[in-house]
Amino acid sequence: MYKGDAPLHRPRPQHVSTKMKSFLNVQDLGNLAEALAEAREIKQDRYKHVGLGRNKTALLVFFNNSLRTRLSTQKAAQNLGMNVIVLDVNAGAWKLETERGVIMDGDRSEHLLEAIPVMGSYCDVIGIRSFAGLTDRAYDYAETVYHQFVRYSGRPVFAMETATVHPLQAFADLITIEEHRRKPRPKVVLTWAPHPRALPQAVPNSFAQWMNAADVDFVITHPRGYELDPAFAGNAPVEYDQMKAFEGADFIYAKNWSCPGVTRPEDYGRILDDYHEMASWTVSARQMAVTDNARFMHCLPVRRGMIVTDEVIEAPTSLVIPEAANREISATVVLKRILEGM
Ligand code: AN0
Ligand code: CP
Repeated sequence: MYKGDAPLHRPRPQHVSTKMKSFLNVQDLGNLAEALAEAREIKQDRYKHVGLGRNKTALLVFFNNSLRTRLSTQKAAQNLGMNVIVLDVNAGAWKLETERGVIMDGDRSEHLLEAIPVMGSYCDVIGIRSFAGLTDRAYDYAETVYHQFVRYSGRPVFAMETATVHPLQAFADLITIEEHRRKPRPKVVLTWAPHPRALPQAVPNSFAQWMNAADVDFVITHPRGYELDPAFAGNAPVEYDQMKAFEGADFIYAKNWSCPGVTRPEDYGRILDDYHEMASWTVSARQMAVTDNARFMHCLPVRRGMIVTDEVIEAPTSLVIPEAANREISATVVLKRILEGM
């Protein structure tokens, strides 16, 4: 049993019943071609469904920092005519205990198991940003916090980057690739790049999951030891030679991630080598030269000089800004689907 997976003697709230109750994985969206068509339609007229969210409230709960997710998801909810409440848990709310069975004599004043149903009582839909702790793999990969929200809020819940996934990002990435592809089946490369701090695997996990579901030629490249969980990476080929992986690529998707702990569980969440020694992995003109004039992508925020050079991110082939703009579109489609199911 995982920390916090509480066998609570409390009935689950029964406020609502929805079709799309949860948005975590690519499967939650159903047919991808239909979802992409819907995204195109929303982009033509993002206020088309402004009546759908009337008198409905979206609560966006942030346990971690955000720029894009915070703004684009609020905007998406407003496109649909919803009211929006944003809660920054670490900026003004009571510090929340997440583990069950502890004596709460520390600095945490409230338990998530009371906080969640209370939050659910003020809204119709809940978005959660709660990053991986990167210390307990089983706890993170069970999506413990997310599932507690699903179980105890009685509301549809969608991920705004949870412990293992960032589906709103991956959907926006797919929309961006669809808009910019120059051939029916483009070659898309997910490349690891260096970073001074340990980062979650949520973005590469979701990107891999969504690319595996899309009609693209998908390749992953990273130093040995950073193998992604097969639940997300599936059978996608891994090429350990970054230059080889980049050959003929149409899209380069850069991201750092810490050790997923697949081959060595004891390394979970660690940076395996000093980032100074990994400088050759920084995406620069040298690697981009062997691609097929590839478009550069990154979810942002990005550290220049670590993940990518100024030259590559500023080039006309860089898609980072339209990619971020598409977050509004992916979030509008997802919230629309949730509202339609109510
Ligand atoms: C986060 C991550 O790597 O998961 C959020 C990316 C959208 N990035 C940082 O914490 C810098
Ligand atoms: N890409 C992304 O999710 O950015 P934020 O962390 O700023 O929301």
